Amino acid sequence: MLTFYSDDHRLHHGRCELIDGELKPCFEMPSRADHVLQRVRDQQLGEVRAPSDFGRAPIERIHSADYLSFFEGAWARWAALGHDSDMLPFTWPARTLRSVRPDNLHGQFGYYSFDAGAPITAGTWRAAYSSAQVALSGQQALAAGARSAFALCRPPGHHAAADLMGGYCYLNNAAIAAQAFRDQGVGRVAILDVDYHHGNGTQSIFYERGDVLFTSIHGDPRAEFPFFLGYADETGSGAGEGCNLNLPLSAGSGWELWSAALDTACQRIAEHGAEVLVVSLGVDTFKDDPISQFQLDSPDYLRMGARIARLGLPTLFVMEGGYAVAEIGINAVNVLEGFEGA
Ligand code: OKP
Ligand code: ZN
Repeated sequence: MLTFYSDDHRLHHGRCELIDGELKPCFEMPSRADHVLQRVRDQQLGEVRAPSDFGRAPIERIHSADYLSFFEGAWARWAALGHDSDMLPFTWPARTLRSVRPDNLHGQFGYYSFDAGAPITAGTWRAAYSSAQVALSGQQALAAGARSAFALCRPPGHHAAADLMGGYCYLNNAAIAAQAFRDQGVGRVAILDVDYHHGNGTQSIFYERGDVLFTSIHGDPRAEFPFFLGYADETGSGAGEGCNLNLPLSAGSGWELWSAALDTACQRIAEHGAEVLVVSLGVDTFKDDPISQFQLDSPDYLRMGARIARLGLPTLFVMEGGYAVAEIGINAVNVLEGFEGA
């Protein structure tokens, strides 16, 4: 399997996130990608290629122009005020407030985010832009006939909506790739999000569309981030009615429950008549993940890949979460090896 990877991910290294009332080092750190890349090489998964540059147009198919110009320009505005610390939002247009777009930089950051988990640093735009190009490069490899490809994206993307960043995510790499398939004439696309957290951004992007099915297995949002989306009764709306499948599971769920949910998701993907599959590949379902509550073990990821392969679809794997840094490479590449071995 071909892997796409850019060193540009290193340009994004947030300093802190708010955990239990304290500012602690960000869990979403550059060494995550290093471990995955090392494992790809150790296991000789296949060639590792730098991404091509497809420009802004395929990103603009998913994200609004005003959001992108805010994101691209935010650091320069912050630096012009004399700052060099990470930029973090702190006020959001929650209930009883208005979703107006203020002039103030902090006000705009609140307008374009849903939590304080996505810091903007000097290199964040560039890293996120390259991460999207990594996903698009994997998409292109499939369009050219590959059965599968691995987009080793960092930062991740599935929490990012059309005009919102949050949950370590800025540009929705999986959605950008799925849309590229549609724009190149693929009729029906499916997304399978196996990250521990619900992919609220991806869901919201495709919620009213019948052409892109979104399926997700995740920690029950009653108890887990992102809390405000990811419930089982969210089934899509309008033309998208029935094209959104959320499979929330309780804390403590292991392979038995998780794999039953995977079977359900796979059945729905087959029913959709999907011609191509995009997998939002988070491995924070691992038993020792520091911020998650599922109990998958490393060999389970081989089984996961094999089950996904049984769909018989061209499949693009897009890296999302996973914070047990020492094991992230083993677990992520196990999915890919399980897929190839099936
Ligand atoms: C990103 B991805 C814990 C804060 C949790 C957000 C988690 C984002 C996960 N106190 N913050 O889906 O892996
Ligand atoms: Zn996650």
